[in-house]
Amino acid sequence: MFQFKIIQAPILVLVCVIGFSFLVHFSTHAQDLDCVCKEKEKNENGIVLECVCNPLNDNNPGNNVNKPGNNQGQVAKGKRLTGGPLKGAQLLKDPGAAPLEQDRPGAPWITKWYAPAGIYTNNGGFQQSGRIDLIEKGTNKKLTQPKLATAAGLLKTQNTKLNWGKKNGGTCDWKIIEITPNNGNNMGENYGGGDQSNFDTYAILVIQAPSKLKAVMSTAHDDWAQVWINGEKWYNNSKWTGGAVKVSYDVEVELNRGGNVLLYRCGESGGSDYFNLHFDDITNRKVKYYPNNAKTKNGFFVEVNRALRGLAIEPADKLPVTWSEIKQ
Ligand SMILES: [Ca+2]
Ligand SMILES: [Ca+2]
Repeated sequence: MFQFKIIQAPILVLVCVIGFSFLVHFSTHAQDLDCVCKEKEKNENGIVLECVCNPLNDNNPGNNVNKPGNNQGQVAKGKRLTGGPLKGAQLLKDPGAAPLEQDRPGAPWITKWYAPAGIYTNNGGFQQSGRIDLIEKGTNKKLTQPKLATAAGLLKTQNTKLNWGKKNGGTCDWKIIEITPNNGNNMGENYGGGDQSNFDTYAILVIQAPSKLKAVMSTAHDDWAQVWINGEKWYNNSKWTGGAVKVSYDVEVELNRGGNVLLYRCGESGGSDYFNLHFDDITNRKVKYYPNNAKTKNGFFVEVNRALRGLAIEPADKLPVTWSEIKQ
């Protein structure tokens, strides 16, 4: 009775159904798709629905793009940092361009991260600790910051705890954290909360992309932020941006087809302590972010396994979508 045909990206599905004669909107968390369908034509067999489906990102709830009004991942036009990744002397140098100073309260800020279960304490101030690779220190050189920002490095954390030493937070495993973007102390939100001083945090995001693409990454941070993607450093800025959702720079970055690993470090001395990151709307329509539904470390590795092992989602015209899957 049912017929379907997949036409084009993101995912366009024609479904022939008897009994539907109105605009329908349904979400399919089980299949991680969010579809909007409308009647295309009627014929003797029934009604043809045309459905446009996008990946459903639970991780940036402000940007499930089929919902009206959710198009606030704009980035500044023509004012991006380009030419990355950073090399040599650029690695620890602040951007030379003037900061944008753009408040973006409605941007699709990422809220869920995979992160150390503890913070690096007594850092001596971010200006001192920011130059030290605390991942190398905490893993006895099993990992480094750039290595952790790779699929192989991330997989090693399944069996590698961090040990920063008694004076700096001791030993910790890894966990899923969820932050509140507009909380001006969200660096410590999952580590006791409140306004803490003199510590460093790390957070990891896996981005599953359907193809190689240029994306625009925007951050808000207090204080020193450093971001690596796929083993390369793409952002270094030791100056706070001036507000929990206030962006200094939009940065062009490259994502590969399949699973991309992003490592976001932030260092704090005193006062506000926050870290936030969002991507542009176009990227958000194409990619999926992890952690998504996972609440635990093990759950996270279950959901990222496919992306990390290079099994990217198939091109849209080959996606094995069936009507029975969509209905779930
Ligand atoms: Ca603080
Ligand atoms: Ca601060």
